[in-house]
Amino acid sequence: MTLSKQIEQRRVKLDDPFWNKITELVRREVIPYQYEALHDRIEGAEKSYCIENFIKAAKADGSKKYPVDKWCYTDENTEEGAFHGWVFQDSDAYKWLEAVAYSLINHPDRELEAKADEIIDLICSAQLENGYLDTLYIINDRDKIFTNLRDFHELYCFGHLAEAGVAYYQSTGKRRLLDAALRFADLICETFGEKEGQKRGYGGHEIAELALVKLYEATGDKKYLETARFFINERGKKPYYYDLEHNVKTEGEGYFYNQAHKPPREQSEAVGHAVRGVYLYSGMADVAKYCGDGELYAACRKIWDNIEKRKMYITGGIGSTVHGEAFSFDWDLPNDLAYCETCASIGLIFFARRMEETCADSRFAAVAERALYNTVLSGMSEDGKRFFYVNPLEVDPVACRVDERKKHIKAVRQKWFSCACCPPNLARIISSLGAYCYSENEDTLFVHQYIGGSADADIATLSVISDYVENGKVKIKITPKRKMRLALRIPEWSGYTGENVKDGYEYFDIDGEREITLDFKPAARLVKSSEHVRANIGKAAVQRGVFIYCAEGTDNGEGLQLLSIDKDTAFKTDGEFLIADGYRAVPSEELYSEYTETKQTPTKIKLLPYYRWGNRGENEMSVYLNIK
Ligand code: FUB
Ligand code: ZN
Repeated sequence: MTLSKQIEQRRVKLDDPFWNKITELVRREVIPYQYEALHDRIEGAEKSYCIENFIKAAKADGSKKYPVDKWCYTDENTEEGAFHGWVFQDSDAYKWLEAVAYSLINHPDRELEAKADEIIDLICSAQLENGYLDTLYIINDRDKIFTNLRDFHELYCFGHLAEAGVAYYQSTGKRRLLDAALRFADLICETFGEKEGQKRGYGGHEIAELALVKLYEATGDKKYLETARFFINERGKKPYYYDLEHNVKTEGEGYFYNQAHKPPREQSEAVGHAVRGVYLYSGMADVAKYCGDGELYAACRKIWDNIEKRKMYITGGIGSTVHGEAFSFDWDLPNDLAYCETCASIGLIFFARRMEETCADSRFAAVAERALYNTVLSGMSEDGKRFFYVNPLEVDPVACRVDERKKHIKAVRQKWFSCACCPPNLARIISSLGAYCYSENEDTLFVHQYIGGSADADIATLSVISDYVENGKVKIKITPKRKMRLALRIPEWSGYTGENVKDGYEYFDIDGEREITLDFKPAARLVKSSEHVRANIGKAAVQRGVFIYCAEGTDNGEGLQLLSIDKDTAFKTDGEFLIADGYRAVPSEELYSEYTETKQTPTKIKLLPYYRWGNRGENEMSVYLNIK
């Protein structure tokens, strides 16, 4: 396994014609909007209760108790003084702070920083003496702390706190949030482990694993890495911890949902809740890397293969069933029932980043690119004020309203969600894109994502002028600090053939300042999926460069299932749209009739990048179209 390490975001500056407007949108609109949402000040939006819970926790002294028996606490099912919202509501504030931290690196903003500091003060004032910090239990019942790891997200909230603490410290130099996270981490390291008197549990929603590794990276203290490793090693062991915790006896089957049906190092398939899965796999890849654990790494590779080759949509979406927001069985990728949570694709990018650091194979960055430019970007409206949680590949607004099976699918982005994991996750990944572009080792600098800007790595400085997204063109100027190699990812969609290529990277020996120009020529093309995928037989999708395209009712009329693309079409461009030659079937009004060939009339089919769909009001959408 080739090891390289990520070049931290503060050593990367982005300046990219495609991304500038999106990162600015996140900075100017999304982050301030989410601040208001956390304070429940968005009219007509579902309530968050996030800040309200921290205020209550800061005032609570533990004398009054409320039940801790639900995933979601509403005005109807709980008392006024009790915790409100979902059990993981604290994490929204942490994700927001993490996004702010990244944003401040390149855009100092005293007003925003003051707001963040105020929230940090509030968070710290809610923390208990012993370092414990989760408002659900602080407000409702301190005697129940760490008694339901399977369901109630304390270790998940800790994970987000730790990630925010590290990011805020690295960005601003302020330690307060990091110290709060470290105090909680110390309590966790004391509470969980193999020693006499310690609990042998692990979080039902993973993330603590990767977060503890971040604390290890930030402090060098090995106990955090050891506890991350403990959580991974303990998971799925028999007798099942969750059986003991809930006094039940299962065969572990239900624990697929939490990837706790068997030890992660014995797993080879992506199963269960998709976000939990990719967060766990990211933590596994981290621990494998730092502990030189080849067996754990081999499990990561198998799981990665399973996702990439069997369980991922062409849009980089994962999790094809609403039941458990979960991975389904191999090849099961229905377009209209898809779940494809925005967070899951974000987590897939986290996993990809770790895998590309352990193995110089372009497939990891290629999947990250697919997820980023399609499902992740689709998660947010063009004005940054509305969001998709679920990102299906085919939508009929009528079905979303009347069909129970499709109730999870929204035909237009929403202002906010009571379960609001996705919007702040989007804000944090888009504000930290710089961290996904490069990695380096002693002699090689890797370029994984072509986003314009500059980087100051240990072995070279680099500037990238990028017109990659629109036209596939990139100009790289490199100034080495010593003799080194530059490894440039070749996108799998390009016809580019480099000279010294290995596993999808072209290698250049660099001995002095040099300029390299790349031209990846993003041509529109039809892409089919394996015939094993039942939903896509006789259909194809359209891809041009990083983008998967879709047809919308607004441009093509109702009944997108009637359209067929001509397999020999020459695509034309019209601004951001692609125009293809195709046909429209003339539907019979009889439900059943003697077989005759369906009449088709020639038509032009207008397609736009998938991530932009649903920005012009409610309408039908389809990524896959019949092919003729
Ligand atoms: O459980 C916390 C978050 O809520 C998950 O990551 C999302 O999938 C949603 O269920
Ligand atoms: Zn989410």
